Amino acid sequence: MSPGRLQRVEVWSPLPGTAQFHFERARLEVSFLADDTVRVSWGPGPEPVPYAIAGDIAGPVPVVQAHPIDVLRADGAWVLRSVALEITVSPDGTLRTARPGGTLLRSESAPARRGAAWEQSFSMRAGERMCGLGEQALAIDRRGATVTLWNTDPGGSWGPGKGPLYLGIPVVVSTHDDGDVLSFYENSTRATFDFGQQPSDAGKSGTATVRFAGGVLRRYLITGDVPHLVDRYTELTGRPALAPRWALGYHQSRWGYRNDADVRAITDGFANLGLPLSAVHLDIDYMRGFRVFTVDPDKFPDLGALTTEVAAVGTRLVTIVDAGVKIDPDYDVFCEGRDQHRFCTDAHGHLAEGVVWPGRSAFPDFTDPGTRSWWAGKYRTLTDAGVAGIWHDMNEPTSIALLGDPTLPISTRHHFDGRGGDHAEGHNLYGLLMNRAGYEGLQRAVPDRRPFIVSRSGWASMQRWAWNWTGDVASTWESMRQQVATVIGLGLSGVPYSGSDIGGFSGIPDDELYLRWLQMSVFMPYCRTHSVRGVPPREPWCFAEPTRQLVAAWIRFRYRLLPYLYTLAHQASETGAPLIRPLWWSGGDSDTDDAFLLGDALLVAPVTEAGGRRPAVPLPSGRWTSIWAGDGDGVGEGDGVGEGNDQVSVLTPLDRIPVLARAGSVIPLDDGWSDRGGLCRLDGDTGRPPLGGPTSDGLSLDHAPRHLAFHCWPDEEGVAAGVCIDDAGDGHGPVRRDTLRFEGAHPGGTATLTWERAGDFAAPIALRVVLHGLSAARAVADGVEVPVSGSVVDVATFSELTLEGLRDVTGFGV
Ligand code: MIG
Repeated sequence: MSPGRLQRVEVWSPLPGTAQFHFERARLEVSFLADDTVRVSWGPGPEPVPYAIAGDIAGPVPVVQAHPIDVLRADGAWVLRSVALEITVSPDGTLRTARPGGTLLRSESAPARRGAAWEQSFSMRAGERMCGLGEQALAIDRRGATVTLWNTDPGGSWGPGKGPLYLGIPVVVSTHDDGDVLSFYENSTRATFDFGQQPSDAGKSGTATVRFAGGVLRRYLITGDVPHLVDRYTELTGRPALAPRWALGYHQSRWGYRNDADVRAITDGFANLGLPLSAVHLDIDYMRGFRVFTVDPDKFPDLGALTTEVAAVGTRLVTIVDAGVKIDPDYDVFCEGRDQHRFCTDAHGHLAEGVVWPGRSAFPDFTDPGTRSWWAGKYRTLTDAGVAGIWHDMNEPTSIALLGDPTLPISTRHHFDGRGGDHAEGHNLYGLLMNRAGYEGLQRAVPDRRPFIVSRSGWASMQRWAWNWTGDVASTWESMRQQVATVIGLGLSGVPYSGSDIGGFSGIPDDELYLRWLQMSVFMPYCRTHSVRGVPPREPWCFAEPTRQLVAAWIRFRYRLLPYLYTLAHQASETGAPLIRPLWWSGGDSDTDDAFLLGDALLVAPVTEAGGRRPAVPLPSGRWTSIWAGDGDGVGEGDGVGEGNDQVSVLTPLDRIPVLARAGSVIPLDDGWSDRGGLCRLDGDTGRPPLGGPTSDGLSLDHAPRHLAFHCWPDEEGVAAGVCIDDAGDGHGPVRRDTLRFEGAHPGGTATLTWERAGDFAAPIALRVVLHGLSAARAVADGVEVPVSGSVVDVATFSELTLEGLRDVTGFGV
């Protein structure tokens, strides 16, 4: 049914920047929340409970900034105009969103309503990328695909093309030379986005269709460049939580660690190899009969003693918590939940039942604030035993079913903070609100620590409470390659922290596939090896040489990256910027699903085929240099604009993948983890990587940098700049922000590196400055001469470091 004809218009009501359009059979509300952000809602239908909107919002519109606009009438249409956006509402209900001056960003048809469902088509510009929508097994650009948003366990093993997966998010990020646009549909009912016929049609303009099963048809539209879109979107839906630093370390997991002896064997094994390990994960077997918030006393007689023991080597325990609660009259969590009406019910008010690992199970109704609070109180069972992080699984929610949809029936009732609703609306919110309860539980239980939760499911705004991992990925090269686009898609949808089971979940990767997967994951936000029950173990010592030593070297390299990763994490919590970005993040045409940026400064090109093959990298603008020793300098120039991007081919021997630094960057690394002789270069004589490196003093519990190093890659102007953000690694104490600027880096010249510090967290006393492409003859820190050895300067905290007698050097890596 169409909206019919426009009958009446109210402007400025009920809020400034708002206009309401009354059609015969529909109502349209257009609200400017800021110059560049406009909310458009088509009713009738039940308004969403604003679970995805940040802050305590009273009233219907979260006002980022109540915004005055101009309202004009032109040719029978209404025009609402801010300095950045112009919305034209036609009497037939079509909408046109343009830049002032008329450049079209999006046109939308009048929506059709069928029963409670909505359908609307909208324009796609020629060459426009359509990205986002959360976790998808698709290319970064979703054009040509049909995407369903209905959080689903795809059943044990997924690869390219599979869907829906565990975590859909109704956010579309579109890029186009005429202007980028983000659309967030605040509607949790089942959705379908149909992006036209063929990926090959992307060069032409086209039409997309979106359908929602119910609710009001509401979307927020934001304009600006892509970093700004994600910034505004996470202002609206909440900034990513800053996790404790250890969460950015390496995690070892496996479905099947049986008892405390298994855990000790893991931490001992890492210690024997001199390898750091941030976390061991306990899958469902640690529980008593899969009952959540219990610990099997036969397998883990003293979990508290175990967490203390592994803390001595810098390792934490992360335990799984599933959504389903075993129906068992002798189990306190179930009895409490039943007696206090904490579980979802069917349409008649009886307990809604599903089947999960413990058998018949009840499902907490996380849309009920009382249930969230009750559930939050349960995490103490684990945190009191020293458990440091939580892994949320099966929270799509999944109820194991042989046939049909593996979740609760649609008629299942939810509380919806008092308003009431069914599973058609509650389903996609289930994981999100479980994460919220978990986050609040960890905050309450251990207020001086930052919560860490990694969750399989969620929805828009989950970044406030949880990280994600991509679930049960098949152990194949195609599935590994897919992870790049999948993790990028999540980042563009506001979820900056994700990663995949290294080696794939549900199979047996050969050594080469495992190693390549690890090399890629070392540069991804979440770096964890995990696998299904019954496959051969994947601890580093389980591999034959040279894989074993290469695996060890790459795990160490993760710790080398920590200062940079942690800086990016701080920045993500300020701006929402994902750690992993598409090559076109800052503009330009360089486009591939085979490589990604880590922050602004590194470009990573994982090897995703056997035999070390990989396509050439289309470089974004600027000059890029391999970070590995021996690769030579100036690997390639990218122009990033127009046609004819430089393609650069880089060597891919088994010991490394192409990683390029952007000329003009200063990157903080922890050289306390560097391997003697450079990163895992195979020794020419033995064909093995060199052993050793300063690992003997182990990993500290706070993961503080052991030897902070500022690595400088000057550009052709002789300039490099960067940031380093540091703090105690957990808690809510002071932070230090370093601004580094390197100037005058020309052969024969004198360069200066200035280091400005802001904030109260102390800077390390001893650190290192490393020049790439240059060596120095003499170094002076704040007037005092300090030792310099080629390109490396070891120095105490300084404000200005002067480097004299600069000379070109090539082939010097990190
Ligand atoms: O039905 O807890 O994705 O990581 O090992 C399988 C057992 C349940 C699915 C998760 C996987 C985990 C497994 N879980």
